[in-house]
Amino acid sequence: DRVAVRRALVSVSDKTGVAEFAGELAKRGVDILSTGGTAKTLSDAGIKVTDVAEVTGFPEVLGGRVKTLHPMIHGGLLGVRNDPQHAAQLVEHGIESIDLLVIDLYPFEKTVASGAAFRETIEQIDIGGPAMIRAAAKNHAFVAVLVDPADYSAVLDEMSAGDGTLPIAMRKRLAAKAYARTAAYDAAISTWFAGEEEQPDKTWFSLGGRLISEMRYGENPHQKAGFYGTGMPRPGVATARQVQGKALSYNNINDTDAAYELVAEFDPERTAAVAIIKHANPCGVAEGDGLVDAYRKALACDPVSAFGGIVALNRELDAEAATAITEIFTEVIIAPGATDEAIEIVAAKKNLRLLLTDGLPDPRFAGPMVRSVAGGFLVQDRDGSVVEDCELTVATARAPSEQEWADLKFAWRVAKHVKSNAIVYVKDGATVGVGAGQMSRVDSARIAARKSADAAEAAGVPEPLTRGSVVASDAFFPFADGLMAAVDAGATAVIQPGGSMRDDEVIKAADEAGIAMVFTGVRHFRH
Ligand code: 93A
Repeated sequence: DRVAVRRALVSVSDKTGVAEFAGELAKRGVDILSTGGTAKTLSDAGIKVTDVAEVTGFPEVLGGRVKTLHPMIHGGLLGVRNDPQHAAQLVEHGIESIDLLVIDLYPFEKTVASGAAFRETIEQIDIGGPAMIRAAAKNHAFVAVLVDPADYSAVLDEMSAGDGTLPIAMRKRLAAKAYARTAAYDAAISTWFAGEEEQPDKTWFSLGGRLISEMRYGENPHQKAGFYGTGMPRPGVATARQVQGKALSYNNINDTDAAYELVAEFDPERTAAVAIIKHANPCGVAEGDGLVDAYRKALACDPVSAFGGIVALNRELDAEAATAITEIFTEVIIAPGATDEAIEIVAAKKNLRLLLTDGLPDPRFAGPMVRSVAGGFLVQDRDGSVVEDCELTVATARAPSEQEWADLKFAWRVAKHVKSNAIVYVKDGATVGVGAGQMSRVDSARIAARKSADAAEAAGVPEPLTRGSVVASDAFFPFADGLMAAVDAGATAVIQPGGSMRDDEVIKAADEAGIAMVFTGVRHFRH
């Protein structure tokens, strides 16, 4: 799986360090080809270099726009060496293989940042560079491609250790990086171009994604919006099949995503589960003996907020569940499938959207998520922590009962999907109070309890649903007051990350109140 590096093409815009690197290659017996400016830098440094014009038999033309765009170059990068037909054609046309490609693209991003004029910016769109990078990366079985000087030394070390060869693992890693570079490069070009348009067309404004649909508007009617796919085959709202109903709005898509990611926390082999979402937060989540049972329990948590909500199921939608869900106004149902009968029942509600997916999202999936900030964007792994993987420790004198344990784990699964500060009360496998998005944890605890008391009163239940519940907090209680607000609401057990400076104080308060408290060692902030 190691390929000898005998011939390299070096073509870099930023010449920093290139002479040193090419010198090291030459020392290792590598023949070096290069484009005009780079060739000059190298020969000035005393390195033997062949100009690509000599190889192509064609001069650089059109002011440098056409330098390397030639079969003598691309044939050398793309030829499959152990394919007899390829090998014969390479010989026939006198094409010599290139084993290593070293590129630094025209500085398009820097040119934009410098505020250059339109025509100058256009000239800084590299064509030949990306073409060669993509060719070499495609043919990584035989070719190594370098797009980042940070990788130069690792390649030299590997060649020194391996008698001038590079292993497939390294070539593959470099190929992945190469495509990330050309993707980012094209995304920068398309973003800049869209900004140059008087009325940007969202189909062009790709940021590397592919347009799935344009929405009539974004979060508010004066905001334009588009929905993009990453091409990752992950079950979810971006890959779902819409069976019926009008087009999804921006907020629908956002809420449907929140609902489906949440319900996917519940293994369908173990239990049926339903999540009802409003404004990206759950207003009811429950597991139950079948979907209808789970739906009714979820709805009981906050039936007022559930009106016009999004309902996500972890099992195939059946006729009974479809009947129950269509009793009240619902915007979207998403599930990993539906029976024909269920589809027919939903069809009676023309505006209700039904989305079906192949399987559920994996709650452990840790792929990238993106959020924009002024002038940039943040990327982080998804929160792929699930309660089964947590090291749960009992911090109090009293350990949870079996029922409390089950509800604590349930509450922790839900808390991961509630905007911070998140406080989630749970009883018998159902949320009975959700406090979301408050700046103070105590407020979240109180609001959830008050809403739960309201729900009990509306349902004619004598005491608040939080009596005898358990509670989850997405982050530690910095003081005992947040915990005590939950205890006042009737919680008997608590699950939280732990790790506060005042854990001792919080544990003492819990012990005095006879509360069982479990630490997860994991935080579930969600903003
Ligand atoms: O103008 S190009 O798009 N046409 C080409 O054929 C070509 N080949 C290499 N730009 C091309 N390059 C780029 O030239 C490389 O990506 C590199 O950024 C630059 C190096 O040119 P020089 O060695 O003349 O400074």
